[in-house]
Amino acid sequence: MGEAVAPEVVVSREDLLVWYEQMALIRRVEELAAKAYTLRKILGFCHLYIGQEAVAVGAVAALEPKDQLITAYRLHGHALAKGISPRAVMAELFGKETGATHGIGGSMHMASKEHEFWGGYGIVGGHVPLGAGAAFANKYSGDGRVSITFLGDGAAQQGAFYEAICMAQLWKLPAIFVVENNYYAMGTSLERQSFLTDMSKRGAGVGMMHWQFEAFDVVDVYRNIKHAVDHARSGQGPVLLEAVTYRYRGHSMSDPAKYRAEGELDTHKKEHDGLKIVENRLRDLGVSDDEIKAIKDRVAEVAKDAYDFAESSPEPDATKLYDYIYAEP
Ligand SMILES: Cc1ncc(C[n+]2csc(CCOP(=O)(O)OP(=O)(O)O)c2C)c(N)n1
Ligand SMILES: [Mg+2]
Repeated sequence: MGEAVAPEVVVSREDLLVWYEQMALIRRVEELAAKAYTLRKILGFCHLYIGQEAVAVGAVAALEPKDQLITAYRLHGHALAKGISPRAVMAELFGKETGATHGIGGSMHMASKEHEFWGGYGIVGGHVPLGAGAAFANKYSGDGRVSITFLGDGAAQQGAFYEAICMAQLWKLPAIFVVENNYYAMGTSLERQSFLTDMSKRGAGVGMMHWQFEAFDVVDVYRNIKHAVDHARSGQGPVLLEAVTYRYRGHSMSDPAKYRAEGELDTHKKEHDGLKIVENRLRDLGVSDDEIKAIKDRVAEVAKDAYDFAESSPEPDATKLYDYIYAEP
């Protein structure tokens, strides 16, 4: 299996408006999460997705609701894109009972069976076999579902990742693996952690269909992921993609990101900001600046509502500390 080129797609104005709103919402929720973190309303780890919004939104748009999504710890964007409410996401960050995982999981460990959102894991690369496992279940039951697994460029150096793609290809599982190459694994640039800098090429070693694409424009993301999903769902086997993206914030809230080259971040914000790219696309389709502002205002309200909801929600009851650990408590 070699590399592929995804065919062009026509995206409707309606779809683009929905995607823009989702991306803007992710950014706003993340900005408020950053604020809450500095106020110590959110404790522990908190990895923000700002800059990468187009990836989660474009990818989920190419899926069906029944398809499973598995990701690592930079997950707030994926959770929102998969349909978990901003209230449930924010409350989980605040560690409140009303959160997606009852305030027990926190930032890195959200999940929702209802939304086929299967976490949320802190061990780098350790979650990739779960994506292959979900795809195995899909193939075994013949239910037509695909699984999509997101991992970072750093995770693509992990053994678990390699083992998972070996088996997924051997068994022709309906799985899509997306390496979000955001240039860094904590403070280490991709060039300093891997001889190979296009992680999709790892697929060549196991005979898997693979390719790399720029993932700043949500339409490009949709187009490429849709092509991969069609391939996997039709029974032709898994696909490994590298989505080239960029994170604007540090690795986590405690990282000032001093390792970047001077001007690198500004250049990305100027030339590759996913939100600005969609805004330009919308303007080309005749959407007015007033309409775009109305979406931004609406999103700001929804995010603020989520923040207020999280703040006023109760803490989990201490007697429930051991709930949700074993199937039979
Ligand atoms: C097995 C393991 N090794 C090391 C760590 C510490 N660690 C946490 S995040 C991270 C960087 C991973 O970077 P990447 O996969 O590129 O994801 P990103 O943070 O860029 O989304 C490391 C080394 C860990 N959590 N698990
Ligand atoms: Mg990375």
